[in-house]
Amino acid sequence: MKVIQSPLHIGHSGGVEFNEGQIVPCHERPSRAEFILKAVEDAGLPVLDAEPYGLDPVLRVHDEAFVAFLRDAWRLWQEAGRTGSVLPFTFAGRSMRRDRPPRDIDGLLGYYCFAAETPIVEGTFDAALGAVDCALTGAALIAGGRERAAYALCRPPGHHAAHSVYGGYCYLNNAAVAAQWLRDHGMERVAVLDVDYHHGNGTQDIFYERADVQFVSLHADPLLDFPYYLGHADETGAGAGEGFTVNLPLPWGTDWEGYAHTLGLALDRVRAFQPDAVVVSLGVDTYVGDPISRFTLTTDRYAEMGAMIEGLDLPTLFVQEGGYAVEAIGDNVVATLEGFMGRR
Ligand code: Q9C
Ligand code: ZN
Repeated sequence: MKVIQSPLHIGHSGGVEFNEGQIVPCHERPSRAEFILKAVEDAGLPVLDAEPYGLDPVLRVHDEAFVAFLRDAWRLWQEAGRTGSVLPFTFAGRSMRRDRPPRDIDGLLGYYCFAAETPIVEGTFDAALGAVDCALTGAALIAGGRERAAYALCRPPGHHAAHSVYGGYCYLNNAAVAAQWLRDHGMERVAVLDVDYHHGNGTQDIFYERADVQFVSLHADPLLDFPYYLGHADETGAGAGEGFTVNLPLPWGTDWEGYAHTLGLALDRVRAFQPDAVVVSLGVDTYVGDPISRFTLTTDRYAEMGAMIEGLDLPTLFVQEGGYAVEAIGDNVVATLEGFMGRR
């Protein structure tokens, strides 16, 4: 299986996040991608650089003014005389208008961002575009039928980024851009299977009213965990998309037995949709040692997960999402890919 990476991720570094009342170094840090790269190379998987696709595929799923804001935020922050990471401190709450972006940088940040653990630094926008390019380069490999599967080493991750909102360490939704690109390049139905610990609220938002892109997610119950305000079982899609969103929330402490049972249900739903391809939002923050999560999967279990996903017998694009136990992240990713390839 080919691995696609982008060196641009390095520019997204040195940021701080606001977590549990403290400003702390980001959990989502460059060493994540470096550990994954080392592990896939050690496993003998071929690594290629992403091809540049530009903004057009991004604008198929994201709002143009939102993308322009991400592009300009660092410059606006400098012009306001600020130092350090670009972070919001005020948000458009439920009682306020959501249809009128303000002009001021702080107002704009709260308008387009939903969580204060997602800093923008000088290289963030280019890194986010580089991550999209990884996903698109992988999509092109499976769309042409040249490869059965590919792994996009995306950093920053993407599944919390919605049509016009960023947060949760995510800016542009790599998996959603790739799924839409597959739709635009000959695939009639595309499934997104999200196995990150957190609900993929951004991907759900983007495809909620669509019958041609199915979204199936298993994740920590949003009553207990981030992103808190989306991902309940009764969210099943709307309009033409009714029935094409599937949410399977799980309790804290979920072990492999409980996880595998629910993954089986998720895979049944994907099969019933009869897609032409599946995009897997692969977060390995379900790992027992993850510093911000509360499931208990061990490295060997990722190989079983990969084998179960292979059982779909579909063109498959793996897109990296979360995973914050940096010293184990590479092993967990490689275990998943090797399980898929039948090497373990
Ligand atoms: N105290 C992804 O995995 N904050 N994003 C958690 C824990 C946000 C995770 C706070 C977690 C975002 C792609
Ligand atoms: Zn996550």
